Amino acid sequence: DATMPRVRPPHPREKRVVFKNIDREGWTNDLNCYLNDGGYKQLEQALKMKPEEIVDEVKKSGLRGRGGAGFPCGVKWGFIKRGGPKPTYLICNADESEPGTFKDRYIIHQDPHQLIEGMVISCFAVGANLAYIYIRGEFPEGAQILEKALAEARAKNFLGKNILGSGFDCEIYVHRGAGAYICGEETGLIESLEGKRAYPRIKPPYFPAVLGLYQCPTIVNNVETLCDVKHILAMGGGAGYAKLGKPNNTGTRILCVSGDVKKPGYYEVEVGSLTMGELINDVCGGLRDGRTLKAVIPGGSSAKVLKAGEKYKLKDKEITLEEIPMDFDTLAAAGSMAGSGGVIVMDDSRDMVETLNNINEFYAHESCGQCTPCREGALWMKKITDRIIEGGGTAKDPDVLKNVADNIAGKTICAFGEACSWPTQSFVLKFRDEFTAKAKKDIPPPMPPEYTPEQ
Ligand code: L3W
Ligand code: SF4
Repeated sequence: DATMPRVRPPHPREKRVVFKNIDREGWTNDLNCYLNDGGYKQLEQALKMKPEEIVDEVKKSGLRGRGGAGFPCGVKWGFIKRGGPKPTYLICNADESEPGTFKDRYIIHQDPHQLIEGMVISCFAVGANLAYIYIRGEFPEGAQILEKALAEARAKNFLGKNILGSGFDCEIYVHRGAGAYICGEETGLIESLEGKRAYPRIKPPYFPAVLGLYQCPTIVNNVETLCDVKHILAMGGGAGYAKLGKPNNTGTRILCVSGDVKKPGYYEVEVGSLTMGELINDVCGGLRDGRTLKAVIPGGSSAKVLKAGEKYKLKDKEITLEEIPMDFDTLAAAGSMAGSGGVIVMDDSRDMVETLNNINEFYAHESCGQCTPCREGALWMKKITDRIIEGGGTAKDPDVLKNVADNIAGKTICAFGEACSWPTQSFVLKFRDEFTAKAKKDIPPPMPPEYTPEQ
C-alpha cells in the first residue's frame, strides 16, 4: 500500500533527494510535517527570482525528463514564448502506467507537497497561472491525497492569488485519468484533459510547448521531473545538481526494480553511479538462489531487452550486460533506453516466448486504434505469440513476428508504435532459438469447445 509509510532506510549506494521522505520514520503526508522539514522554502526563494533565472538554473542543471524520453527539461521550458496573447499551462503527467514503473505514486501518496511546491515553482518559471495534475484513473487514493494537500497549500497561500505577497497567482487542479495507457502520451493526455478521446496528435511540427492544451503553449512534465526542480533551486543548477551523476546524465533517478531479484523495490541513485550488476547484486540482494541472469529490460516494458552473456559495444570498449552503467547515454548506446526507470530482471527460469506474450497482451489491449499499423499489428503480434504457445505456430513465426514489428515502428502517429514493436524486435533478435524451438513443436491449434445447446 503506497499510502502507508514503511520505515525503510536507504541502501548505502542510494542518494535520496526526491525520495528523501519516502518510507521515513515519523513522516506523514500532511502540511505541518512538510513545513517542519523546511517545506516551501524553495518556493519563497523562487518568488524572489526572475522567472528566466529559474529556467536558466534548470538548463544548467542538465535535468532530463524522468517520464521516458529523457528530453532536457530546461530546453523544453525554453520553447515557451513569453508575453504572447495566449495563456501558458503546465501539466504534471501523473498517469504512471508503463509496466515496471512504480515511483510517481509513492511521491504522490507520501510527499504530495513536494510535488505541489515543484509545480508552483515551475509555473512561475514558465509563466503559467494554471496547472493540472493528470493522475492515472486507477490511483483514486492518490487523487484524494492530492486534493487534501492542495487545500492545505491554498489555506496557507502557497497556492491561489498573490502567493506569499509576490503578486503571482497560481492554481492547480487534479484531473483523474481515463484508465488507458495512451492517456500518458502527452498529446493523448491533452486531448483527454480537453474532454475528448485520448487520441495522440501528430508531432512534429507542433509540440505542446507551442500548441498544447486548448491550442495554447503547454509544458508537460513527469512527477519526478517537477520534484527535481525544487531541489535544483535548493542546491543550485550548475553548482549543485549538475555535480550529481555524470555529464549529460545529471542528478538522481528513481529506479524501480522488479522481477527475479531478492529485494525488488525503488531505489534512488545518482544517474550512472551503479552498473547493472551492482544494482542487481549489491542493492537488490542478487538473484534468487541457484539462478543465473538471463536478461534485463532496463527502462519499462517499451525498452528493448538486453541479454546476459552478450558484449555491448560502446565508443571505446566492449562491456557485458552487468558492466553497463545505468545512465541515459550508455543504455541508449547499448541498444536500449533508460526510459521510465523500470528495471525488469529475468533469470534463467523465464520462458521468453511467454514473457513477450505477456508484454504483447498489454500493447494489443492499450493501442488507441488511430493508426492501422499499430491497431492491427499489436494484435497480430499477440496472436502470433499466442499460437506459438498454444498450438498452430510455424517455423516461420519468428520472421513473421519481426516483419510485423518492423512495419509498425516509425510508421505511426505516436511513440506507442515503437513501444509495442521494440519488445518483439528485441526478443526475437536475442532469443530467436527459443521462439523457433517452441513454434516448431507442431502442436495443433486448440479446437474451440464443442457447442452443446445446454451450455
Ligand atoms: C518542443 C521540439 N518540444 C521534443 C518535447 C516533447 C516531449 C519531450 C520528449 O515520450 C517516451 C518513450 C518511452 N519542440 C521537441 C519538444 N519535445 N522535441 O520533449 O519528446 P519525445 O517525442 O522524444 O518523446 P515522448 O513521445 O514524449 C516517449 C516512454 O515515453 N513511454 C512511456 C512512458 C511511461 C511513463 C510512465 O508510466 N510513467 O512515463 C512509452 O513509449 O520511453 O521513449 O515533452 O513535447 N522540437
Ligand atoms: Fe494510437 Fe498506436 Fe497510433 Fe499511438 S501509434 S496514435 S497508440 S494507434
